Order: sequence, then structure tokens, then C-alpha cells
Amino acid sequence: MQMMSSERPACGWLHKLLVLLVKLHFAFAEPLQPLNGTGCTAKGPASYILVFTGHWSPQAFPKQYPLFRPPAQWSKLIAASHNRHFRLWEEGSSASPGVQSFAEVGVTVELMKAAKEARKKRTVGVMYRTAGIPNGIGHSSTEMLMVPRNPLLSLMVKMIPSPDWFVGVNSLNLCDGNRWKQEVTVDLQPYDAGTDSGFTFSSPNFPTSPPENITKITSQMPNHPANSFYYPRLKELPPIASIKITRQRRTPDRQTSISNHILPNSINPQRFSATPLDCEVSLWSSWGLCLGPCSRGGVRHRTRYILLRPANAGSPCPELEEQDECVPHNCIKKRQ
Ligand SMILES: *[C@@H]1O[C@H](CO)[C@@H](O)[C@H](O)[C@H]1NC(C)=O
Ligand SMILES: *[C@@H]1O[C@H](CO)[C@@H](O)[C@H](O)[C@H]1NC(C)=O
Ligand SMILES: [Ca+2]
Repeated sequence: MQMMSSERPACGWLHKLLVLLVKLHFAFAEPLQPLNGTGCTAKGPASYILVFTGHWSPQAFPKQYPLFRPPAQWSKLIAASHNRHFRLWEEGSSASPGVQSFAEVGVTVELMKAAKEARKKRTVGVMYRTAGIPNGIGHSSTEMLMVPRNPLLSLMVKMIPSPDWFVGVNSLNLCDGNRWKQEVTVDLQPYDAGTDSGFTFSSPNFPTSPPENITKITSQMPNHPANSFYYPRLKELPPIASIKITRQRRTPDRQTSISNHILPNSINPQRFSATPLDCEVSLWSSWGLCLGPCSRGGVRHRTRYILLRPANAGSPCPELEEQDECVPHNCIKKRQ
């Protein structure tokens, strides 16, 4: 009787049902839309473990290796699963404000804000992060759940200390047609965000104005002896870091996307590569006073000093002092 007599509750009930139906429509319509671009036709999601390894050792990178305040270390790792309409960062393109603040000072607020916006547009799936590593050598890891509509992975880790240098990958596709890849290993090289002009790890803040685009740092570029990665004898830099992404059987608990577990079986044996570092010396000083008796002629000296000590069997330092015959100043006067 109650249902018959009160029209209003019935009306509200109908309204609720309609809202529910509309919600259901949107919830189920999305996965049924054709996948665009990335062409991942895998049936379901895939669970992965991502291990980041730092290989930034003083043996491999002896030049200006940061030992104190702060010593060499890695920031937290920021990763995003996404489709091809999103870019976290890209070589040859300008750094977004988020990439700039992460690469310069390791702050992730702007990056996360941009990723949230991209999530609303459904170009980003999930953001992951790992803890930082307080050394140049070490590991951090996270579990990831990849879905077919967001099969690309991009990530960044800042090098600390550095002006605006980071390592990362851009749009690594973990899907291969209708299958998820089992294991992917990538060696990482340093990149310059193009927003700070410092040349060395511990250069003071020096904004690049106007900003430049993101470039890869190599043993030859920037082509300047002051640069911390300038090793003219090397054809290419040894990998300063690497990532290993391994597919797992079990489905991860989505709540534990922030984790820092280390999987002993997924850690590469440490690669020993000692980079020879040649001695670098300053320019010669100007010649000193010509000293000596007028009868035998005089001698003058000039000096230079060591800018960079050689390491790992790099070429030794040349002579630091040179002498030259000359006519003492007072002798010229006497002869005249
Ligand atoms: C799908 O991809 C094509 C290029 O392959 C592009 O032109 C089109 O705009 C994309 N559509 C959507 C809805 O993203
Ligand atoms: C720098 O990147 C922007 C896009 O981010 C691009 O339009 C521009 O052409 C790039 N400049 C150079 C010199 O590559
Ligand atoms: Ca720079």
C-alpha cells in the first residue's frame, strides 16, 4: 500500500535507477572503445616488477665524482603508464615545468599535477614511484600493473647533485601486439633538461635563458673540458644506470605501488668498468723574473698546476714547471 500511495519515493527510486544506468553505461563504454595508436591487443593487464639500478661509481665516472655535500645519489623514481597521446619528457623537446622542477631540484609536485590532468583525459593510467637511493650505486624497485590501453612506460630519476641532469626512458612499449613482454632491460644515459647552464655536478644555480630543449649528455657533448661528463677518450659513456622490467605471474596489490623491495635474482652482477681519466693542467703562468749572473746569462721559470688528477691509468700529468734562458734585466741596463 505504501508504494502505491506515495508517488514521490517511487519517482526518486526511478531517478536513482536512471543515474545508475547512466553510470554503468559510462563505466562499461570506455573499455569497449577501439584502442587507438599503440595497438596493444593483449587480453588483460600485466603485472611487472621494475628495478632501477644506479651504476654511478667513482671508477666508471672518476671526473669530479661528488663525494661530499651532497655525495652522488639518485632521487626518487617517477614513472607513468600512458598511451601515445602523453609525453613525460622527450629528447629534442622543451622540458615541461614539471620536468624542469624535477630535473633541477627533485620536486615532483608539478609533475604529479600534470599527470593528474592527463589522467582526467585518460592519456595516463597510473603513476608509480620508488624511494631515492642515497648512493651512486644501488637499487630501487616498484610493482606496476600495465593495462592494454596504457601500454607505454615513461620514467625519470634525477642525478643528485647536478644542475638539471636526469636519466629516464620515454614511451617504452611493454606490449608487443597481443602479448605483454616478459623482460625488458634498458641501459640509461644522462640527459640535460636544458633549463640550467651549470657544467659540473655541483655548479651553482644558473638558469639557461632562454631555455634549451632536452639533450643527451655524451662523453663529447657538451664539448667543453669543464663538463663533468666530458671524457674525450671514450667513444661513449658507460651506462650510468639501468632498468630491468620483469613480468610477474601474480597480480599485485594495487595499494602497494610505493615499495622499495629488492629482488636478489633480478639484480645484475655489478659491471666493473674503470674509465681512464687523463690529467688536466692549468695554462702556464706568465714568466717569472729573469735571475742569474750577467756573465752566464739568466734563467726564468713559469709554472702550471693540476686541475684534475689522473685516475684509472689515464695519462699522467705533464711537467708543471718550465725554465728558459734569458738575459737578466739589470744586465741589459749595464750593457747599454
Ligand atoms: C587515433 O589515431 C589517429 C592516428 O593514428 C589520429 O588521427 C586520431 O585523432 C586518433 N583518435 C583519437 C580519438 O585519439
Ligand atoms: C624544441 O622543442 C620544441 C617543442 O617542445 C620544438 O617545437 C622546437 O622545434 C625544438 N627546437 C629545436 C631547436 O629542436
Ligand atoms: Ca643544463
